[in-house]
Amino acid sequence: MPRHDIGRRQKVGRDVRVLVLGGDGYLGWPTALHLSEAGNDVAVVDNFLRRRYDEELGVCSLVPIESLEVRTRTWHALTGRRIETFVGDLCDGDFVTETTRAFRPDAIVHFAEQRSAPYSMIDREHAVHTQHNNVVGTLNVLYAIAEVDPAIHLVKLGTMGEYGTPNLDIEEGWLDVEHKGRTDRVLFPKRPGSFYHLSKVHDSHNIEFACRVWGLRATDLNQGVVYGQQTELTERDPALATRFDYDAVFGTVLNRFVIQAVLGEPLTVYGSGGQTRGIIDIRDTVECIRLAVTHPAQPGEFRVFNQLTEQMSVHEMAKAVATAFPGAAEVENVENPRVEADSHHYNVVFTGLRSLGLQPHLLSDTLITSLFPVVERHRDRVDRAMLAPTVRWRSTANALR
Ligand code: NAD
Ligand code: USQ
Repeated sequence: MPRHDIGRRQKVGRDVRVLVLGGDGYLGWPTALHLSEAGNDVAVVDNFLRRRYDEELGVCSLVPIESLEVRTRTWHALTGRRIETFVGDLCDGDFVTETTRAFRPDAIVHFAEQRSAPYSMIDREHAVHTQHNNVVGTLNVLYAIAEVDPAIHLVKLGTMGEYGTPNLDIEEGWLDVEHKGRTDRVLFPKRPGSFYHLSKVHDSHNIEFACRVWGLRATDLNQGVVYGQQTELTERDPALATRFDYDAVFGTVLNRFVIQAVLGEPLTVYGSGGQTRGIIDIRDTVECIRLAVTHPAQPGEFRVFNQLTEQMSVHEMAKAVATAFPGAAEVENVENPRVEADSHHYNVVFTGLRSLGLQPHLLSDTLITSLFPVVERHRDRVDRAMLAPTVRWRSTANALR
């Protein structure tokens, strides 16, 4: 079959070969399972960088996680399906090209980046590491695709924070502009809020360039803040669990609020809590990726979807958690360690993934059915000292403790 028939073949949803970069991480692992369960041939690439950040910060996932080897062995024992593994660093260009040549994927799903905004704002070393790891890694992926097979569909995890909080409705990646009587379709202007979010903007520009110049096909998924820990497949065996971060560097806002509620700690709303964000359940994340893989972008197309299911202010998130929690939960406005607008317009277009068939889960359901019980089970593993924010945006040399 000629490689350009790939689009038609992928819509069938069977026997597609998918390489999941960052497949040992919070989202990459459940996505690898979801794609494998859907009948795709899946392989995972990771260098375990995320596990090393745990050692550096002196923290660990609330839910215990197994090694990648045990995870894949367990999956094979339960389902008979194999997930191949490639251990290596995306910053090693030869490794990326050789792995791509060896596995010959139809699609590459790219999660493998340093993904914490506070981590990128610790000091110069951490900012440089973040941008080097993310931008160089993604460039190596683009070169590998161009050299091995330009028909490979790149599905790249971007972030809603690339846009910042403009005083305009946020479109899906592109904006039709009329200026002095002329019109053009331009990339939506970006004004991100950390060196991490900036690394994603740099990636997006590099990917769009590669699509335009080499005819690559890519889907950039500008995802909102993810919450939740379980998917139908990770629940099948404790050895399939994915990580769950709660510390002030890697823990994301809703996951932190749930843990704070269960522990009887105040929910730490930064500033007034008026800052609004897109949010998405982890079960919807994995399905969005499957939908993007199943419906690939066209050759030369840089396609952008805004990957979120609800938009809420941080204050509303805290209220939702406090209301759903069966006990008492206190909400506390603490000084905001970040520099970000907390009173602003926010209206995002997110119709692309729904038009492909996404049926969203809602925060109010997930909290009660899944999140509180998970946290209750593992509450003794929480190190309360790790809850307080330590990284301040205005400082160029933060101490971690
Ligand atoms: P994570 O840190 O849990 O997973 C990332 C994985 O990539 C880790 O296993 C890490 O070891 C691996 N990795 C990082 N750099 C690598 C390199 N150079 N070579 C090989 N492997 C490398 O992060 P996550 O929460 O699963 O996020 C995955 C992606 O989704 C990231 O790109 C992130 O920016 C994006 N995203 C996450 C969220 C969220 O709320 N978690 C929201 C929006 C977007
Ligand atoms: N916040 C609080 N209290 C807390 C923690 C956070 O009020 O205890 C606030 C932050 O100030 C921010 C918002 O909640 O306004 C979101 O913070 P976050 O840490 O949950 O999310 P963020 O730093 O933006 O990063 C996370 C992921 C990142 C992903 C991003 C999606 O770590 O990988 O890219 O969410 S988005 O925010 O849409 O860019």
